[in-house]
Amino acid sequence: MKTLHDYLRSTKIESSLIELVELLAETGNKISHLVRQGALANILGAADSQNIQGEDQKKLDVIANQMIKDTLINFSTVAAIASEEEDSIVPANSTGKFLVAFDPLDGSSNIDINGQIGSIFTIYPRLADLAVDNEAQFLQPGRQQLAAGYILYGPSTQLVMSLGKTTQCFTLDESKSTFVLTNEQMQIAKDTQEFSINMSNQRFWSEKMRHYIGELILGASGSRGKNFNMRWNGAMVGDVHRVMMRGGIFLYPSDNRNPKQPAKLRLLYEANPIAMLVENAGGKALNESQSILTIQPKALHERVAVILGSANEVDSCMSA
Ligand code: P6P
Repeated sequence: MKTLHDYLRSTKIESSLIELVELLAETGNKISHLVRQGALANILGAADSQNIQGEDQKKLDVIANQMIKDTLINFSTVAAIASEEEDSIVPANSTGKFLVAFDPLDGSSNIDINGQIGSIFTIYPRLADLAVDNEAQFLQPGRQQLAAGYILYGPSTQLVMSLGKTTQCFTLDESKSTFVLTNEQMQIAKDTQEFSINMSNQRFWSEKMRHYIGELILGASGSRGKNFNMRWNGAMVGDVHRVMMRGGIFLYPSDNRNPKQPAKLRLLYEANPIAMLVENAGGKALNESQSILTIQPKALHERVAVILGSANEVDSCMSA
């Protein structure tokens, strides 16, 4: 079995990017170790603080953020970082060539119930004409990503990443503390009978979305002519991984619960990296109208609607 180290060196990726990806994987390995200790490591429960999103932070949100931030800040090729848990960007090294954005702990509400959680990361090229403390550096469309990935802390710890054209999966061999290649080219099934959405928001969706989901629920007795199953993990990384492994459509559509915040998921460090992984595995990822990767970001913590997964089912949703 090929290790992450060997796989990366078998690609034509430049060595400085390889080193950064390995550093992120290594940090994910350390977070995985903490996650597996749970209550024994005093990492459960609330941190008695809120982030810029207005969300109550969990202890592990703060710990994971600090671990990744401390690792990256001191890495010479990193110019600046952005995080769901940081109000603004954190300048690092003025000679750095990469920008790194991350959601250190996605799915925090699952931490205390021993549910699936994960870390999401994305790497962009630093824009030479902008200072390292200029937030505008991070306002690049997702197509500019050099690499993206998530580390899923599930029954096994897995790293799913893309360095450009395809998406790979690595599984952590805890006996050797090494990620091992377990799927060299992930492929999302083009069709599915499984959807993933938080149904409790149904009354807040657009009429179009209520109609589309309604037809899935009608199943064989409705216009789709086949039955559908539903899953909702509460952590995007867990739902997306299921889609990567067996197909499906994951939706967090816009809704009118809060007119000031019509969407929930964050573009920079959730939607864009996941969209790169999904598209490079033959799936689709849209924001209800265009490919997420083509969106021109306007703000660091900008939110976006997300419809992603099996290509033919995403098409069915868009034409509903
Ligand atoms: P809800 C986690 O907080 C997250 O950002 C995604 O990982 C997840 O898909 C979504 O929010 C869950 O949102 O409204 O179901 O709690």
